[in-house]
Amino acid sequence: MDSHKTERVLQALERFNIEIPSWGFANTGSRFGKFLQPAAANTVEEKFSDAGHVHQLTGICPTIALHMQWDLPEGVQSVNEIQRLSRAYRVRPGSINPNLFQNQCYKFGSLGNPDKSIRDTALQHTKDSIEIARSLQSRDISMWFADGSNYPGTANIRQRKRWFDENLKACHAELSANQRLLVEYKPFEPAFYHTDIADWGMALLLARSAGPQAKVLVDTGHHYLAQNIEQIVAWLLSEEMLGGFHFNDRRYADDDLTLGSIDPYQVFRIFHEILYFEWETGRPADIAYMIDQSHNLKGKIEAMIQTVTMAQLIFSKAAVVDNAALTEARDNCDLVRAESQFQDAFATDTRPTIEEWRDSKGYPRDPMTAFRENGYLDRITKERAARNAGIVSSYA
Ligand SMILES: [Mn+2]
Repeated sequence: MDSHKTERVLQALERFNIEIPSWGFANTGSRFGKFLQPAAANTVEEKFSDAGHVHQLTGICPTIALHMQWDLPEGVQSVNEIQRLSRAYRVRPGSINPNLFQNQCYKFGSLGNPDKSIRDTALQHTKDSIEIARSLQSRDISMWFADGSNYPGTANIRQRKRWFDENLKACHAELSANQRLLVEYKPFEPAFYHTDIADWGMALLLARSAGPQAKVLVDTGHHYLAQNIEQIVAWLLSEEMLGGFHFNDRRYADDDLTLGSIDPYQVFRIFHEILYFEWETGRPADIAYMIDQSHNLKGKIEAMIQTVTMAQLIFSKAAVVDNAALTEARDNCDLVRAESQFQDAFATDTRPTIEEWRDSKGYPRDPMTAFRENGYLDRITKERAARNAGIVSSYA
């Protein structure tokens, strides 16, 4: 790399952070069952410990996404404990994720449920989540809904849209000035006929209607296979409506595979759109990068280290693109030269620069090797194995 490219990569490394989810350290599985891991985290404290360890090794994961039902079971009463864990394990609470899909009452939906009392329950839970986020100084409340229907004719789609619209406005009214409401979309699953917020356009309309602090959250796994996600990203940037990402990779549906394991070039193209927006406008895009993955077969912590260092690597490659040269090539319709900017940047090995950057910050040059040698996994395996062995893993 020439010195200009190295400088751009170093600048990118200075600012790149990515949030890891508490649920990425817990035992998870498919709808057919869980494969239990002896070192999986069972308590909120264990999740903070693992997340803090990943941050200690990589330096790029200062926050952990928390899930209301799984991590804050006592609601507001859990806040003190979370603050204690945050201090003890040196990782801050990040986005707060309400749970509007797990309780029995949500069988036919949450904010879109035909029963007003259940819509109100869902709304109250979201208001509680916003209050908790405020106490934890968490900025983002991340909303994903399982709402939808499985059979044609069974749901009033326009009525449900109205309920979502009203309720998201009511949620937005609870936000403090510095908080944001992120609206996530997904085309199918668990509903298999219609999903109430199925794509970025629906999320955009609802977020815009809710108020100025509502933005769209793009989960990379929540698209049909042929969709051009970077174009969606470019449009949301252009509308000032891109709030954040849930990163993961997939081959078929919402597979929650490791970021970059199937299509790293797509991640590169997404990061490019963001960096190009910043280069053109001269201001930073205010976007929360978050991981939303389920590591069923890989070791949880290894998978997380692999994921976040891959995100960092691909972000650094996107920073190699010479945006001035790219723009000139585009303006002259020099297709090959423009495309080569992408291809050459993607092919550039930025790993030596990343290793030097880590070294300069006091992080291990190779976080994965450091993890495999530092004894943390042995220790937590001994501490947690007995409890994990006692968990029932069957689906039925
Ligand atoms: Mn997600």
